[in-house]
Amino acid sequence: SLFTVTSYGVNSPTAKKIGNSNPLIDHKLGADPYALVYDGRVYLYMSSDAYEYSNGRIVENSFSNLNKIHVISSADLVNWTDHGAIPVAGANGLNGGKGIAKWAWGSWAPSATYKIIDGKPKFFLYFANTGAGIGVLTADSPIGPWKDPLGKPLVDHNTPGMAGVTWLFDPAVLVDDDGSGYLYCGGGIPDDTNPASIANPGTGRVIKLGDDMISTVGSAVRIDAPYFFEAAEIHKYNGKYYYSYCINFAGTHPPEYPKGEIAYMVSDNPMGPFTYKGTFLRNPSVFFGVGGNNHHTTFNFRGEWYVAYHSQTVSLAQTGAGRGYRSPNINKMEMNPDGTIKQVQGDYK
Ligand code: FUB
Repeated sequence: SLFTVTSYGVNSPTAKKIGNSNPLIDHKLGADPYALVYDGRVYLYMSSDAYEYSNGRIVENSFSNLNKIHVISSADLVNWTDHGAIPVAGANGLNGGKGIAKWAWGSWAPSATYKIIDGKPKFFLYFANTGAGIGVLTADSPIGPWKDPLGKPLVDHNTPGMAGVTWLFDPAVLVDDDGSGYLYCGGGIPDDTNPASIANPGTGRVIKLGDDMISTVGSAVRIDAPYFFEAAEIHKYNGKYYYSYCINFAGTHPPEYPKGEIAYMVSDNPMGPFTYKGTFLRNPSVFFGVGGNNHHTTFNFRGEWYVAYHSQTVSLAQTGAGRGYRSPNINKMEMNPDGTIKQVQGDYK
């Protein structure tokens, strides 16, 4: 269905402008957006936030119902088409017994890409089985139908280099110019007894993907990322690899690592090591009133760079409090001549 957003536009005087028409949708929720650009459209894949109730009242988002993936797309970043929800997780009869990945009990924070294989585009949708591993669905189109080619996680604690990693979640995928695939994910110290790795994982992981994009090659490599919390993300710009992530909220931080902001590091190699450059996305939703987390994706559409992220604007307007329920936003992202990223001030009422 095609619809337009009118009710909760935080920039209502300037709404309906490309890259500045937030929130993108208000007829449903959607978190952890990940953008795939294909055939003149931007597809956003999102965690399936939906209000949870207790005694008829909306309660805090427990993330325990994130077992679908919401998909919307647009050719202009203003008018969005809703492609519905992919019923991903299928353990214990989830999704009415129609869950595609029968082994998975969650489908958090998706990422998607495509690759031409045997002359045809093949689509890959990676998702986090909560914090316990990463699965992949495949399809012949960006909107499915999807299948689970492995019948098990692509990455779990048995994957070389992933033993003991605290958070196996938040996948990000890169297909490099030579066709090589890389999968990034959230991390932590390989020591589940270390409480610091829960609130302050401090490291991410990257592992090379096989040519089929549904297998891994070799061992995962640790990415040392100062004050890393979650939301690993990767893009390539001018031949360099930009790895970005959300800074954690724990303890005291030096000023160059502001809590909850999106930081980035740069490398000449997709597997690092990366050099810390600073932060580029301040998400006001996290700081003013409602709290919550910060999760983003970067993408290039028709020659311009954008960052998609989530805020709690819609849930705040609909319920009087954010309560951890998130909706997607997109803002323009601009590069300085020296390759650094200009600060983006995220939208929030
Ligand atoms: O949506 C569930 C989790 O919340 C994601 O995996 C994290 O990045 C945070 O956004």
